[in-house]
Amino acid sequence: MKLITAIVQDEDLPNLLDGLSRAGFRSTVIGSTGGFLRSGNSTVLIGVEDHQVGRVMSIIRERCRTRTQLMNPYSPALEPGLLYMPPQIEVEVGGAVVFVQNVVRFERL
Ligand code: 2BA
Repeated sequence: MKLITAIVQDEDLPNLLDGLSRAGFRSTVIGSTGGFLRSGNSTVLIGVEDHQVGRVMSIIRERCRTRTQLMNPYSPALEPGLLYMPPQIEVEVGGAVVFVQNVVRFERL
């Protein structure tokens, strides 16, 4: 058995959950925050049999889009007379970041 951990953008979450449940997969959603952009994303946990990993990866690939997001590289110093605002930079945020781990034991008690 495998545990798939997919970090996705909030905008893609409803579409992804729809695809997973239509295909008969169970999932758990945890609200999360990206360490770099410090903005919200969602972490989806999906427990599956080994032979189902490919199907889940296809659903994630189909339903999560790559987007660009603007961020401030750093906060400008708030000194009197300093009007310089650093330009925002564009960061590409992936469709999904996915980890697949072996599950040693699974039980529903
Ligand atoms: P964030 O950490 O907010 O990162 C958002 C995007 O910023 C990343 O997109 C990447 O394009 C860029 N980025 C991140 N760290 C960077 C750095 N040190 N220098 C330059 N650019 C950087 P993705 O790679 O698609 O990641 C999307 C989200 O997935 C991340 O949000 C984070 O929440 C998670 N993630 C990505 N890689 C991870 C990892 N190795 N371990 C745990 N979480 C990860």
